[in-house]
Amino acid sequence: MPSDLRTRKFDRFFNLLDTDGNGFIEAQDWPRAAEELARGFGHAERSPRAIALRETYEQVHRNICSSMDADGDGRVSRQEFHDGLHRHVADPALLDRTFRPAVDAEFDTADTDGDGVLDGAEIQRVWDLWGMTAEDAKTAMKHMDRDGDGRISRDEYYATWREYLLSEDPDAPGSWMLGQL
Ligand SMILES: [Ca+2]
Ligand SMILES: [Ca+2]
Ligand SMILES: [Ca+2]
Ligand SMILES: [Ca+2]
Repeated sequence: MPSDLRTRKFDRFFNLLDTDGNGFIEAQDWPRAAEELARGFGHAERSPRAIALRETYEQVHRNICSSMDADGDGRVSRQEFHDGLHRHVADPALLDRTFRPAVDAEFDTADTDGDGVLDGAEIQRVWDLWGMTAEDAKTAMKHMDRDGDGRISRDEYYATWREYLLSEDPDAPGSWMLGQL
């Protein structure tokens, strides 16, 4: 039986990916998400970073469809997403294959000064674009910064994101990623 915590986490994740809120993750949800994220970080529409993000999202949509689109209609319903994610958390290597490219591309997009880490201001912009408060961003930052150097490395970012999906512990750092559950 899936836990309530996990169900809430998966729902929140689905809502982020279903950018037009029509109940399906479809090809058209991704360019919008890529464009918003790129614009939010000041990358021009045709800049190499914006193009790389969009292409990565398209690839990740194909990954998600090939692993979750059970009825083969080219889109992933909320139920398919939940069923698919349960298979992914049971097989973290599959989770990494499906989603890591997107998380890395988001990290690169958010790292506007290109120093290879996300500082507090860069993290706050990500959370702001996700529609969360500065307070949520500060809490998440505190939990994500495992080595306490005040910045989020690529591995800290990915580890937190992964833990968000994998952990059943509401107090685990990753569980804070999308705000208090
Ligand atoms: Ca949609
Ligand atoms: Ca489907
Ligand atoms: Ca940076
Ligand atoms: Ca750190």
